[in-house]
Amino acid sequence: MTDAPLAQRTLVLVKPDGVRRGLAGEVLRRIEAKGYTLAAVELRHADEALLVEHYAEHAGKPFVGPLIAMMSSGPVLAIVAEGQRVVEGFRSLAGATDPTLAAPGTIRGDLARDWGRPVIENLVHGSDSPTSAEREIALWFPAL
Ligand code: RTP
Ligand code: MG
Repeated sequence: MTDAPLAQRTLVLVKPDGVRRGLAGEVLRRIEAKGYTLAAVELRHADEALLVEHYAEHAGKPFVGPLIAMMSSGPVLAIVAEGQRVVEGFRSLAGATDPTLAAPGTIRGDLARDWGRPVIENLVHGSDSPTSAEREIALWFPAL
């Protein structure tokens, strides 16, 4: 049986805490080792307007201010990864949102912990649905 076409894309961000700790390469390695294809990779310092749009679903929640401050505290590595069921697949590689609950073997479970800061620092973002992925890819990589 031949492989189905690369049916899905997702947006992954190595957040500033991950870039700062030198873990961007490790995240790329895990994405590639799983067999996903890289469609775009760019290191950039996100401005507030982009982050407000990116986190529009969380508007009004108490953690949004600190989250945007954390996300603009340094560069992020923005990645578009492709592959079958990559949206769900990358969420599974990333592990639970709270790194103190994330399973060993996952990016957050292996590499992140609770630093006691106002917002959860969990190294990576991954789109939560194919619809979110296409919205987020259009924001971060309008030319793709
Ligand atoms: P992500 O969007 O980063 O892939 O993570 P997620 O879906 O697992 O989490 P989400 O609910 O979308 O929250 C977005 C990010 O906000 C930070 N957060 N901090 N109470 C807190 O301090 C808090 N709650 C959420 C985390 O960085 C989370 O990944
Ligand atoms: Mg999310």
